[in-house]
Amino acid sequence: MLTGFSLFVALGMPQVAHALNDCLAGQFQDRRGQAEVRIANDNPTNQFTYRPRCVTISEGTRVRFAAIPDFGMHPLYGGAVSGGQATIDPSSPIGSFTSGSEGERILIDSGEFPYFCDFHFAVGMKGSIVVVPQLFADGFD
Ligand SMILES: [Cu+2]
Repeated sequence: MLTGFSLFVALGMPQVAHALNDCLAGQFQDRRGQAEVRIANDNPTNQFTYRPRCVTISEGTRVRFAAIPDFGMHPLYGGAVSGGQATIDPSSPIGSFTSGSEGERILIDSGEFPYFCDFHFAVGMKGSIVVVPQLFADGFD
């Protein structure tokens, strides 16, 4: 099985030179052109991972964040995890979700917006959203 790094090299896609929250360029699920995308820890075999963990969306997409059972158990913040430390980004359009089980943000501007669960980022509960202006795929899938 390819590791994330060798997959990255094999595809030759240094589109995103960095790897915010362990999201390498080849790992982003392409959801461009969709009006709404849902991100939830709804994997029945691992509640400490988001699906999709790394995702590319178009500007203006409504991102629906859902936590199971709720954000009280999995408080979600916009920000990056680096060197084992999570840092909240106060300028992130993701903001925070700390109660209830669902919330949404419309991501207007292009950029990369990482996010994490404040309780479980150390075991991989983190991800990143890349927002791009174009609507359709550019030949890379
Ligand atoms: Cu969590």
